[in-house]
Amino acid sequence: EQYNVVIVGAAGAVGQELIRILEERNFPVGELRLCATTRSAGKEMLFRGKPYIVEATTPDSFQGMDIALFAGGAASKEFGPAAVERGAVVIDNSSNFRMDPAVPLVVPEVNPEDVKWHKGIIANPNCSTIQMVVALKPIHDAARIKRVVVATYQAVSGAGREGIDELVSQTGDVLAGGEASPKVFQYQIAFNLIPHIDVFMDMDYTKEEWKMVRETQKILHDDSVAITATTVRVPVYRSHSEAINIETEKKVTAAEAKKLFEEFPGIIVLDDPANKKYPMPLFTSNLDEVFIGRIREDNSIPNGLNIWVVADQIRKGAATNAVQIAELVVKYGSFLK
Ligand code: 11C
Repeated sequence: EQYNVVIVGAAGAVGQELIRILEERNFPVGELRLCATTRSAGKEMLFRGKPYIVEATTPDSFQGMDIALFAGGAASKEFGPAAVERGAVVIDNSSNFRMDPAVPLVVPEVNPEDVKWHKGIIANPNCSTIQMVVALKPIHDAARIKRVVVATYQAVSGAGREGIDELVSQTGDVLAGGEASPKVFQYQIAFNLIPHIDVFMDMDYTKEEWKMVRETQKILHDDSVAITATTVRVPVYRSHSEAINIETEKKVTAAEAKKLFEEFPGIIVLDDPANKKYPMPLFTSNLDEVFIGRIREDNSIPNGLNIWVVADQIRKGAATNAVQIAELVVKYGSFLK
């Protein structure tokens, strides 16, 4: 059986990756429609070697479609309800519906069954949340996590193609002795770090930091897990990294944690300090797995672990996770028509 799929935001960084991943994973696509803002309409893109012209999104873009993949931004607010009315299951990579109690928020390795109760919209979590919650899940199941302290090192492509362009042009400008002129980021990102992703909110935490707290609790179905985050933009092209400290109720040794990670789907353990083996963004990009290394017991508390987690945030953090959700919709037959 084949399914009609529309991608909204097809021309952006996540949209292009969605097309690639549908192709790579051999998703049973019947008709494919590529949509975007009027600015990108008319652009030609390839799917399975065949050219497609990007169309401006309208409510009618969803007519006859089974699945609508929204790459991000405001589009799902504008067109999500119209898509559902026309019978398309919306898989939305934006933050518009994530915390809506009527909308499941899904990471397929962690809470696949939540797909079953959707009412038309399924939300894809924030990239930094996805890679963290994949790492937390096996530890939480084995030993109940009490508290998490996380610091992120987030690539510039988290801010889209413009983020990459800004790092490239600033690096050139600064090396040539010129001025860096920030547009996408708050300050110069070349040769710098910026502890400010998205807008400041309650208690002087950023929205990105609150997403890591609230989205993780929703995906784990457990508000008792205490989480505190500091999110930082770093001059890396692609793949977010996270230093995560975990306090558990029951003791988990480093060896036990390593085994739990090795047995969990979607995780690759890369942890051999003697041979300089640990995950790094340069080597995890364009891959779908969550990479974990530097697995150590935290000797400052009775039951604690430190881990280092790296993943391609455009793939597992966005497009791959969304296509995995679409695969669950097919598996459970949870279409709207
Ligand atoms: C970043 N995490 O790296 C952001 C991008 O809620 O889907 C993704 C924003 C979101 O800048």
